[in-house]
Amino acid sequence: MMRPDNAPPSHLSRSLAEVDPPVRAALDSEADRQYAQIELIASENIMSRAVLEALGHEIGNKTLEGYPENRFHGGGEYVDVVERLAIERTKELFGATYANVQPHSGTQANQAVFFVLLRPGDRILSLDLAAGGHLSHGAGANLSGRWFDSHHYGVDRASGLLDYDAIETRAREVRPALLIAGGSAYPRVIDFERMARIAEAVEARLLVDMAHIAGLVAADVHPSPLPHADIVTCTTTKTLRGPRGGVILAQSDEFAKRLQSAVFPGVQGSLHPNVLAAKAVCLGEALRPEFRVYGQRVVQNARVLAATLADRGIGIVGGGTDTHMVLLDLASVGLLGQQAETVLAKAGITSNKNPVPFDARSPSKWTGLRLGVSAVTTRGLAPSDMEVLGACIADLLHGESRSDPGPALAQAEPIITRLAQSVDWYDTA
Ligand code: DSN
Repeated sequence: MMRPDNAPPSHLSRSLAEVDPPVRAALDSEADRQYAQIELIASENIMSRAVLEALGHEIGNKTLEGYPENRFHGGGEYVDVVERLAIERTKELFGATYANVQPHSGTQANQAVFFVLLRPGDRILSLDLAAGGHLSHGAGANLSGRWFDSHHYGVDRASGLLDYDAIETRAREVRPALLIAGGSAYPRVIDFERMARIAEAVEARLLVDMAHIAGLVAADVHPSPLPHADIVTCTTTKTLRGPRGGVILAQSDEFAKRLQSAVFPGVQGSLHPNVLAAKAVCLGEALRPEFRVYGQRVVQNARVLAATLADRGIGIVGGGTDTHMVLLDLASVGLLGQQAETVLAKAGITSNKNPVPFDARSPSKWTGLRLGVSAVTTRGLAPSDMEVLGACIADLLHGESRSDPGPALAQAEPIITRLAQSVDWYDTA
């Protein structure tokens, strides 16, 4: 049965503007905000129109549980096509032999891994939140911190870098069942091979959460954890430039069967077919040569931004960056993270307060600011733009500009103009 071209309008086909003007208005305002602002939140990026099309497709009406050809509901043949494409593309992109593309988020991907590797009360050892770790790696406020006996390692106080000897000492003290590497705000390369050796020495399993760097690994501009970790998790948003959702992958099938049942029915019910479709599209985009160029440009841009800020007296945690991310230590300018976020927002620069290593626990007292360049790189900004942007941010953060931000705001204008006039954005047709 074909769908008619000239079906009369029904409640199904009325536009959002007709059905729900306040939501339409909020969406339009958000699109305008994204278009007009310099987006430097490290976990954000700009999905392509193709990814958005898949995300908004009616395939999202479909309810399905289980895996391709082994579903609990009928009518899953096209979702099977989409899911298989997403799995095959994940494997090809990362050189994995196992991939599960159903996790609704990175946190749920991690939960599924815990479901396989841990029992309640088992010990886990992960990067401290203030040193760049992630909530789902055993933070007290997260389920993972309640259900497991959670311990942390940090970074070296002077360098801000991981100290692998100290991590090994800590691992020998704690004897965790699971060692976790990766997080949300560690800007340098992690020595995944060394982390694997530490895990092996204490008979722990190694999970690498590469949520932030997955796109850089895909673009081959960052070392891959796949050869070293027992299991790797990531999200498809952030540097990978896709929809919000998680992926689990491995270079061995040792845990494959248990991971399948850990995701469903272990920690999730029905899958999100439209998100699977959008994941498949972004993974396909990441397999193209131009994605590698984007990845190289992301790291170049972040390095130039970090160097420009450092030259102007802003403290850079870890002494620089190997990723898309630059973490500022605001002790250098006597500001709190929230104040810096507000100061930058006045110039149309969106960022987020963040702890720096050894920082206070309370977000209102954090003294860091996290910047990421994935979104502006997707929109076409180049290293020369990063020099202008870095100078502008430094001026805004330095004391004199806080009372008179006029000159610094003027510096941001060319970047905003460049974003608006000469680089990619969705056409409005
Ligand atoms: N973990 C949060 C972040 O890095 O911003 C959300 O992905």
